Amino acid sequence: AQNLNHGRTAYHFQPARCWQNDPNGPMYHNGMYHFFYQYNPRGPTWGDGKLSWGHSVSGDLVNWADVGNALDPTSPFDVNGCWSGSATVLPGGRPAILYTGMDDADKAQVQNVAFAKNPSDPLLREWEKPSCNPVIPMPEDVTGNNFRDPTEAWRGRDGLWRVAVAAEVAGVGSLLVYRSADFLHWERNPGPPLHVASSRDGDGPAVLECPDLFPMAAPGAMEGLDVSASRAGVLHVLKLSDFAKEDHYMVGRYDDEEDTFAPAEPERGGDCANWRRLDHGHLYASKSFYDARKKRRVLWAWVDETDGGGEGRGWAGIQAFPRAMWLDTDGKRLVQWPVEEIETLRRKRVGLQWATEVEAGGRKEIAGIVSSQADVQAVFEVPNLEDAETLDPKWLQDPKGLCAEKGASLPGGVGPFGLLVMASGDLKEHTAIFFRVFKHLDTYKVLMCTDLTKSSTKAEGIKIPFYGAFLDVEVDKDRSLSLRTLIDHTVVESFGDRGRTCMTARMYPEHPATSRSRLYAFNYGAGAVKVSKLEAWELATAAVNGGGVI
Ligand code: DQQ
Repeated sequence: AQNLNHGRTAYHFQPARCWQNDPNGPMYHNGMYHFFYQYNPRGPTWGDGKLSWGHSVSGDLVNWADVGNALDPTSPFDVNGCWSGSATVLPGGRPAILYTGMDDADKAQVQNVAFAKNPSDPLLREWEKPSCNPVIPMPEDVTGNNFRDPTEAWRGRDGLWRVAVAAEVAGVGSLLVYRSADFLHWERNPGPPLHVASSRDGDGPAVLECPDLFPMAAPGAMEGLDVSASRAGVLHVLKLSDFAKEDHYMVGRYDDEEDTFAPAEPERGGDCANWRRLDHGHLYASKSFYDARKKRRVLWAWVDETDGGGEGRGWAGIQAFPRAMWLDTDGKRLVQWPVEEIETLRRKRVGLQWATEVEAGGRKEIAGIVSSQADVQAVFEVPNLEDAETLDPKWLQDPKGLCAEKGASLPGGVGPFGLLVMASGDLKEHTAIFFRVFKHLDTYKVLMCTDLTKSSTKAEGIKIPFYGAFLDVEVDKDRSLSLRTLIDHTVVESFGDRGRTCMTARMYPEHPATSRSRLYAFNYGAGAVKVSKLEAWELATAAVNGGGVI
C-alpha cells in the first residue's frame, strides 16, 4: 500500500498526489494568485510525458486550493503532452496561456495558445484552445525536436507582443523571438536569435529549456517590474535552464527594436553553464512573475526528488517556497528571499541568547520547537582569521568538489560552522549547512556547503550529491556571515549572505518515523564562534491542495 503522506512537506507547494515538475504560467490576477504546473494525474512519475497543466489558486502564496486541470492533452496539437509555458494577461483583462504541445504527428513540438473561457470567473477554471492552433508550428531549421517553453509575452514600445521560445537551431541552443499584433498570428523575428549558446571553446548546450526574460528596477531596489516595463536604462535578467538540471542567469540590456540582449558580463561567454547560478543546490526550470499586489518579482522553481522518485509514495516533486527576487547593488547578481507571507505560518519562536559561543568542536541545540518545519535565521561572527586554512587554488573553479573533500565532520581552521538540521537525537542522521573560510593570496574565500552524507541512514553507501559555492563577501571587513534556512521535512532551502547565495537540498531521514528531529548550531573549527543572532520559528502546516503531512 502506498503511504501518500510519507515525506510530504508542510508548506511547500505539492498537488495532493501524483507527479509534478516545472512551474508554469504563475500570475496575479483579480486579487488571486494562480499557479500552474506540469502534472501527470495518472501516477507519481513523468511517465510518457503526456502531461497536463495542474492549476491551484491562493490568496497569499501560502495556502492553495486545487481548482482542476487547466489544460489536458486532448487536441491534435497537444495530444502527446501539454508542456511548459507561461501566462499573460491581455489588455481588457483576459488571461492567455502560451504553451508547448506535443502534437499527434511524431510528437512534434509546437506552440499553442489557450484563453480563459470566462475572465470574470475568479478561479479561471476553464480554458479554451482555439482551433487555429498551433499558433507557432515547428520551424524548418529546428533540429532534434527541441522547440519549447514559451516565456511570458511582453510588449515592445511598438505595441507588438513578443515571446521567446527555446529552440535547437541547427544543433545549437538558441532563443527565438516571435512577434504578434493579436496573440494569434506570430512571426519570427528576421534578425539573429536573442541568444545563441556559443562558448569560447566551441558550442554550448544544444538544448535549452524554460527561458525567463524580465526587467528589473534599479540595482538594490527591491520592487519588481511588469514584464513589459521598458523605460530607458532598465536592466533585464535572462534565465536559462541548461538541460544538465541547473538554472543560470545573466543581467544585461534588452533592446526591443532588434530583440537582442547584450550581457553585462560578456566575459562569461555564451554558454550559460558559465553564467551565475540561481541556486547552487537542487532546483530547476524556475519561472518568475510580477506580483502587482506587492510590487515585487516572485520566483517559482521545481525541486525534484533525489531518491529515485515517488513510486512508493504516490507523489513526487515539490516547488521551492516562492521567493521575492531583486537585483543586488552591483547590478550583476540576484538576491532571493522567501516571500514575507511565510511569517503568517510562524508560531512558537525560540533562540539562543545573544552572543552565545559555540566552542571549538561543539554544538548547541536550539530546542523547544518542532524543528522539522521551521524558519531559522542565524548570524555567525567569524573567529580569528589567522586560523584559516590555505586554499588550494585548484578548488577555485570547483566549490562543490571542495565541499565533498572537506565535509561538515572534518575539523578545520575557521569553520566548518553552521547548522545541523533534521538531526536525530544520536546525530546518526543530520544535514549540515555550513561555512568554511580559506586564506587565498592576501584575501579570504568563504565556502558555503550543504553536506548530505549523514542525511539519512537509508542513504548510506548510496551516492549522494554535494552542494557548494563561494560567497561574494569580504569577510575580513564584515566579520559576520548570515544564514537563513527553511526546513520542511524532506527539503531545506538555505540562503547565505542575506539571499545572495541560495542552496536547496532534499533529504530523506528515517528517524522522523520514530523520534523527533533536532536542530543545532555547530562549530568544528579551531576557535570558538559567537552566534550574534539565532532565531528559529516553528512553522504551521499550510493548507496545500488538501494534501497531508507526516
Ligand atoms: N519539462 C517540460 C518541458 C521542459 C522540461 C516537460 C523542463 O516543457 O523543457 O515536462 O523540465
